[in-house]
Amino acid sequence: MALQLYVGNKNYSSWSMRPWVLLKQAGIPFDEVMVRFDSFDVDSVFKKRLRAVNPLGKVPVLVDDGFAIWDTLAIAEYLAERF
Ligand SMILES: N[C@@H](CCC(=O)N[C@@H](CS)C(=O)NCC(=O)O)C(=O)O
Repeated sequence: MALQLYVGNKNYSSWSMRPWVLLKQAGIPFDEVMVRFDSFDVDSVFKKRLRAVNPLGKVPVLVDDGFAIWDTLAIAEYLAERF
């Protein structure tokens, strides 16, 4: 099963861009799941969608066969170990 990377709007979220660039640069196949920022309110569509994979409700999140990793550095370390 392909990796999924949950990102926010790339023009706003440089955090999202970092693992996205890493995956592209390393040639690792992944599906991008873009979760549009409406707001960061607890009831926002963004938070509701994100909390399904990350209880912190923040992007980026990498999902590997149901296993979710968040925080940019943790994603980078995970990818380094896995690939
Ligand atoms: N330390 C986190 C920062 C992630 C972060 O702050 N992401 C922002 C978007 S750029 C976010 O999801 N913010 C939602 C919020 O603050 O509620 C990382 O390294 O991934």
